[in-house]
Amino acid sequence: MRRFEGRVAVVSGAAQGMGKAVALRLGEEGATVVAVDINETGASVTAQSIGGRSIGVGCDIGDEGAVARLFDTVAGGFGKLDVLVNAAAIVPFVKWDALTFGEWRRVLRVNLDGLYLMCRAGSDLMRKNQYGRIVNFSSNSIFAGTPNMAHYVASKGGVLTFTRALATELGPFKITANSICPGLIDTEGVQTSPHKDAFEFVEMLQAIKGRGLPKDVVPAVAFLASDEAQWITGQALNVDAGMVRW
Ligand code: 4PL
Repeated sequence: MRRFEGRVAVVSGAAQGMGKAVALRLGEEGATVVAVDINETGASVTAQSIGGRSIGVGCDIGDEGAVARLFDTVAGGFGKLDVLVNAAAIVPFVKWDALTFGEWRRVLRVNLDGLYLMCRAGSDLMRKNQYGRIVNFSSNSIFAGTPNMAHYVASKGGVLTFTRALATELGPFKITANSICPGLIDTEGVQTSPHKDAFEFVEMLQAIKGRGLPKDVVPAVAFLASDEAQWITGQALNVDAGMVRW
């Protein structure tokens, strides 16, 4: 399929994991991708694998000035924005007894403040051509109440409800906004955290057994980001092998 021919997409968290997998798929299907990550080198590697006019940009999405510069680059370089996928997030593992306000703020700053800044600037650019697809990464942990990440769960609950409200605000401009709720996925981030030891437990709860990989999440994101998903907005889609049903 070549669903993104002529489209310009910004994908955050594009240096690794699900963000990278989504960026590569959008690129394979014809999009010009602005691969965004705090890891500038990783973002550039993703962009180079896509080729064409795709670029990598280093950006701390929690920094208002950095996000403003990012979208100046998008507007200046490509003149429009069709697709915005927000996959960038901090995925912490901190048991409740060890959770501090500083750690809470660190995670909320990126996972929620950063999402706000990206959607604020991204939707302002989309509005100009009355078209847009926004896909925000929530998590199925918001339904499960997954342990050792209360601040993350709070932030991802916010992603889902913010995305609903965003859908209402942006509907008049023919921009859709949906969230995706993956389960535990085998990514570089998970492999370098204690979450890597949760696969067996998570698998026990899944309707379909096996270990979730980024490629299992990509098709749902690409669909919601595609032109033909025009009648779907304000929704949340679990992609977790049936671990949670709601
Ligand atoms: C079920 O989003 O949804 C671990 C780590 N387990 O980040 C998550 C589950 C994790 C999750 C998540």
